[in-house]
Amino acid sequence: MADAVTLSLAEVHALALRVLQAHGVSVLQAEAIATLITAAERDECTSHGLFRLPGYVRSVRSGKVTPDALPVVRELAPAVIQVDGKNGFAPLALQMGQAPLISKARQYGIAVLAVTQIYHFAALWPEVEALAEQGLVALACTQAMSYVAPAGGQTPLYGTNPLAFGWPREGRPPLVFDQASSASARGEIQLHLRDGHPLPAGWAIDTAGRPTTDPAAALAGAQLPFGGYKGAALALMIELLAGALIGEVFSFEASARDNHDGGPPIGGECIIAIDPVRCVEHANRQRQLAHAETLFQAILAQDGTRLPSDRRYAARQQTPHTGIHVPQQFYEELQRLA
Ligand code: NDP
Ligand code: PYC
Repeated sequence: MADAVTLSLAEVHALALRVLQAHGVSVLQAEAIATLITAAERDECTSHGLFRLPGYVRSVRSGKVTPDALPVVRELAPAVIQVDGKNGFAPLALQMGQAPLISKARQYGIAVLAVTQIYHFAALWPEVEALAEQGLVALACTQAMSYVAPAGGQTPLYGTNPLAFGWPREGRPPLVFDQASSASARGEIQLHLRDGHPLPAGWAIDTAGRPTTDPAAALAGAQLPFGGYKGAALALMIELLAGALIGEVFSFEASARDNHDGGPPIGGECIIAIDPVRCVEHANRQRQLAHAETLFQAILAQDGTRLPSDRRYAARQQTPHTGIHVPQQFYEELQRLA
């Protein structure tokens, strides 16, 4: 890459920690964020890696987020855990909810983790992948701010609301997908703007409701749901699960409350974990997982296919050797923040 600095994964982690701690983020919060950012860079998920670091800093500087928040874990019902993020960033709260969620899902067959009062700026695959690595089937979703027009509308209402899913596999990493309910994540549009590239058609409309491929016009206008009303229905469901269900805001309410410092929005994340062996009469985990493999094989038998997460896992093999390429200008911005 021209005009880029190459960093090892350890250097990415150390840089993220330095930047966050330089701005008063507590060790616990900073460690959780740095680990997530490093995992995103390792898997070449650029829109949710180091790219997010200035946003985390802005929301500490603006006083929006409590940088040393200590989340509180509560049991709301036998199989419902709540982690109150106490106005801090999402990663630490998510980390603290993981063990109780696993334990409850194993005990009851299914369990819900409601993470509230968090500022969320990350991808969701890390949490569903971690749960699937423990043998559980997992679903996670979160709202954002008003970026996406409802089907047929022209004004932003929904967030880019991602839905992630994880399925355990024997002897290999889980099958995971993690996708925005919009045609693209907002972060992708911001990266196109930063790098001076036009958008693919179908991602957004401008403020007059006309289709646009100009990233600046798209950010000012509205993003579009993927697949028209079908993606919009998923965005709607996610507003309800990560908002009304767990006592959190909708994306449009998060927008109204935000100070627009460019950092993450307030909101929640809803995670559902299911123990597959508790879902059949005569539990046989091997048979269930082997059955799933026949589906994966049938997909891969067709030319041009791959499984979701295969790109990430391939990148994960490469980046420890190739390092992470960070555009020079952006690297200098991060150095200044550190
Ligand atoms: P993509 O469209 O890039 O990918 C979505 C999913 O589809 C991934 O799991 C990807 O796997 C898989 N995939 C892509 N191409 C194929 C293919 N040809 N065959 C099979 N599977 C495929 O992601 P988005 O732009 O929708 O979202 C990017 C990230 O942004 C997500 O991690 C999401 O959580 C995050 N996000 C976070 C938000 C928040 O509020 N916190 C809001 C919106 C998005 P693979 O990864 O292997 O390519
Ligand atoms: O990329 O759409 C996005 C996004 C919103 C909040 C965090 N990421």
